[in-house]
Amino acid sequence: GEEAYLNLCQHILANGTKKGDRTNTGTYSVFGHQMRFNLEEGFPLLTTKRVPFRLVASELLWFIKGDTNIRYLLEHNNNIWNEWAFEKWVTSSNYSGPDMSNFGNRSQEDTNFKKQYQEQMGIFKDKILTDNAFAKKYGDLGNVYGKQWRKWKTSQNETIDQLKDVIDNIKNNPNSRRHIVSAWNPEDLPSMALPPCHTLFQFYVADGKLSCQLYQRSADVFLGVPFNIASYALLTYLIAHQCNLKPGEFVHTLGDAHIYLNHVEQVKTQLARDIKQMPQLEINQQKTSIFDFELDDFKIVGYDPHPTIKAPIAV
Ligand code: THF
Repeated sequence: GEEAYLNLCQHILANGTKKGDRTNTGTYSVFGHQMRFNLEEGFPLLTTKRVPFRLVASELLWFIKGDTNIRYLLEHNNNIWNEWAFEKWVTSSNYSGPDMSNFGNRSQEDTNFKKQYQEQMGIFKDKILTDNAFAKKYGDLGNVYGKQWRKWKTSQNETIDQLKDVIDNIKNNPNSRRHIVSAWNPEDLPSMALPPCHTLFQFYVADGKLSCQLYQRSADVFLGVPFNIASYALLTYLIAHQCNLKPGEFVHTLGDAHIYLNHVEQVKTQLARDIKQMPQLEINQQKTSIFDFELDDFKIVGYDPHPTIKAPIAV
């Protein structure tokens, strides 16, 4: 449960190697770690800080729809993927505003620049929401999760719906050891805004319960991991619901597990807090297919977390 997450934070601060990274932020990092969450006890939304479930759920529904364009996220007031689309826009030849190179780092160091950046981001979001052609060109993140889960292209130009197939197989052949969905498509990596962090997941059925294990190659432990835990827990609940199984365990296996240097104070604040009672997830029982769910079909009850802790995202 949540102790496993706090132990990981503690472990990285105590034993992590100081390591540079693609975003030039710097991290403390460990390699290879596993956490387990028993989904029978409740829904693993962290309580030592508020995790915005609405954003987790709309991102997961976006993956499930097979959508790769941030327009859907923006329509649901979800801004967590904006930076990666914005990057494509401001480095394109059609962009003629002020220089936005290295905006992620510069907006943290320079308040004047931050204002310019926020203004350009506002214009960008507005255009994505209102201009279809612009959204098509600059809102799309390329062959990211939604594409690989639902529309993996084969060399024969066929399409594989991995998510539908894995659900059918869980129903029809629960004992199978091949319940796998892979987002890691080597051929498509160059055409993704960001290679998938959650690379591959596997389901397992035993004693009427559905468990899920995720292999995550790169884990932003403070900002990303609380989302990733909740996201895969929700996915497991939904597929269990559709297959008439109970949710079992979520096993979270991490490759490079890191705390960004500009998240260390926030992590310490979080570690000083006491864990509260785990919330419960309620799913609209009228819906039976994972492909029909909407945001209002989920309800988190009994969630009374400690307050939000703000931190900058590394781009
Ligand atoms: N890049 C990095 N550096 N870390 C990541 O976790 C990450 N993701 C996705 C893609 N690239 C990544 C994006 N996921 C937040 C949470 C998840 C994200 C991106 C951002 C975030 O800022 N969460 C805030 C709330 C934000 C808000 O309210 O708008 C938080 O406090 O939790 C890994 O999947």
